This record gives sequence, C-alpha cells and structure tokens, in this order.
Amino acid sequence: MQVRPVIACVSLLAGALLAVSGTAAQAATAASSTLYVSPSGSDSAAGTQSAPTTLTSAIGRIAPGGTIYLRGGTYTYTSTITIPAGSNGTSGARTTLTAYAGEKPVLDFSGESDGSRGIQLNASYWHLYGLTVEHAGDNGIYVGGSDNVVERAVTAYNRDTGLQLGRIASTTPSSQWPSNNLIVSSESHDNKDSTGENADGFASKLTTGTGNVFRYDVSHNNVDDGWDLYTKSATGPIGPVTIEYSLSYGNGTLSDGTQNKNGDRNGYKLGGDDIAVDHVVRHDIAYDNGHHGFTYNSNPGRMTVSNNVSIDSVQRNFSFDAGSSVFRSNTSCRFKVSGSNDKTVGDADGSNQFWTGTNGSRCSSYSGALGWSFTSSGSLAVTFGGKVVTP
Ligand SMILES: [Ca+2]
Ligand SMILES: [Ca+2]
Repeated sequence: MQVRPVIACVSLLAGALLAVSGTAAQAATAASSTLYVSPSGSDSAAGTQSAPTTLTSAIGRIAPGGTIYLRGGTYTYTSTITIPAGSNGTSGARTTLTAYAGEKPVLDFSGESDGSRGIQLNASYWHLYGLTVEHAGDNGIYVGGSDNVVERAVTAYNRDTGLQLGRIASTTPSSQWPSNNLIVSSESHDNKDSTGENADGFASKLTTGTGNVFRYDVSHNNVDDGWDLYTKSATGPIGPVTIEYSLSYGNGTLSDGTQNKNGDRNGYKLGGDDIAVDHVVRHDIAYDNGHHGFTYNSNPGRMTVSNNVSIDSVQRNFSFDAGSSVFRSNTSCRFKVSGSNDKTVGDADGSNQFWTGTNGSRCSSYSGALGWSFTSSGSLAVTFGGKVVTP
C-alpha cells in the first residue's frame, strides 16, 4: 500500500510520454502501468526512463495489464526471480515484461547455486518478450501459470531444461497445472545439467495441462532432448501439447562438442511410461539429432504427426513402435548418417515418404546445409542450401 503514491506519480509521467505517439486508449492504459528497469536501476527508484528501477521491484509494483520495459545490458542475479501466482494480467490485457525496443537484456544467473531456477512465472496472463536467460542453476524459465505468452526468448547454458512448463508445487492439483501457454519465436540451446540426462531445450512434461503450444521455436545442442513431453505413472497423463513450425537439431551434443553418455539425444520426445496423450506435432523439422528425430517414447496415443521432416538422426528419423497415431505427408531423409529404418505403427498412408533404405522425391529439397532465422513477423524461416523450405 505504501507504494501507491509512487505508482500514481510514475503513471502521470509515463502517460505524458506515451500520449505523444499512442492513441488515447493506449495512453490511458499506460498511465497507471508503465515501469522501466535497467541494470543500474535501484529498488526505490520511480521506474521512469530517467530513474529506472529493478526487475524484482517492478514485478511487485506493476499494475495488471501494465508494461515493464527492460533496458539492454547484462543483469546478474544470484537467486530466482519469481512472478508470483495471483499477480495476473487479464484476458484482455496481459501484463507485459519486454525488452525495450531495439535493446537486448541478458539475465545472467551464473551466481545461482545448482537447483535454483532463473525466472519462475507462476502468474497468468503475462507476456514475456525478448528476454535472454542464461546460466540458471536449474531451468532458465519455468512456467507454472496459464494463458501466458513467451515470445522471442533465448534460454541458454542453463543447468536444466531451458524453458519448461510444469506445476507450481507438488501440492498443485492437476486442475491448476499450466494450460494455454504459447511459447513462440524462441530459441533454447546448450542447456546442460550435471548428470547430462535432464536438460532439454523445451519441455512440457510431467505436470502440464491442456492447450500449451510451441510455435516457430528452435531447440539445438542441448545435452538431452530438443523437446520433451515426458509423462510418468506417478503423476499420470499431461494435456495434449502442440508443437508446430519448429526446428530441433544437434541435440545430444553441445555447441562446443561436449556429449554425455546419459543424454537421450532425441529431437522431439513425445511420451513416457506407456501413457497415451494425443499430441499434435506438425510442420516441424528434426536435423542431426543424436538418437531419434521424432519418437513416441512409449506414448501409445493417437497423435497427429503431419508435414514433418526428419534428417540424419543417428537411430530412427521417425520412431513409433505402438499406438494409433495418424501420419500424413512426413518426409524422412538420409545423406550422411545411415541410422535405422523408420517405424510408424498407426495410420500411415502414401502421403508419407519414410526412409526404408532410399530417399523419396521430396528429399532433394533438404540436401544442403541448414540455416534458420526469425522473420520480422516472428515466423521461423528454415533453409537448406540457402533455400527456404515450408514442410
Ligand atoms: Ca533424459
Ligand atoms: Ca529429456
């Protein structure tokens, strides 16, 4: 309650600044809800452009639907930054935590001890944009809330999975597991836990609800898997996840060449403990992963597996030994890694070109060197030999 007068003061200033270029409606929203954060900010500062505050102070002060701007530079932290449950935006106006336009805030958690996460997003209806989160003692970003958007994030060099969704606490009932989150236009790479068997790029596993979506994301060179949708008997099925228009490559080998014998090394790992979940996996590319490209991993459900491309996996490009998944228009190619034939138990028709010793006609589009970038709109452009592919 003590901070209320400060907010009012800040709001007047922010409103005056934004009114120049914004509409009246935008200015009215920003008028009670804009804060600026910089690496040199202090907790007690007003949070204006000229007197920026700290991220933890801003999280405690921002109004629902407001915007926190993070100026560029490196922020060093020694403990988790939590956006607490209940500090929600609204369905009509998410609370936004965003990189200041044209700047790159890097949140460096090197000083954390093992087991401490970077950002813990327990609230709902937030929009995180443009954050780089590195070297956390556990997950870089952990999403326990619902209806959030994480956009243009980079999670790298963390000591567990880069970006993970899961319940807030062991006491959280399944009805409150994180749901309807969108992870979009984000990159996760070189995450590595000390055992070498847990750190994936992205994970919606163990305790996640329905409606979570990954779109236009890139996961590469993580010690374990690119994506992991693991389920286990103790906690039961998770909600179906959608992974689309994304890329997973080089998992099982870090960018510096490091491997760990415990790494699972799959591009997309889609299950666990023989529990059926009907995930949707479409328009995705797996390239040069250390085990399977796409694997059901004992998920016997009816997954939608369509328009994916898998190339040069060390084992199978597509590995589905059981279940009733529906396979359409998938493409499997080998150029330099021999591997094993695909196995696709379920409903697979002639639109697929699975690998059983030779490349199909569509493989000619995937023979060159891999490249990728995000377009200005945030979609993912993947190229082979310099040519954009759109599987
Ligand atoms: Ca593992
Ligand atoms: Ca994993």
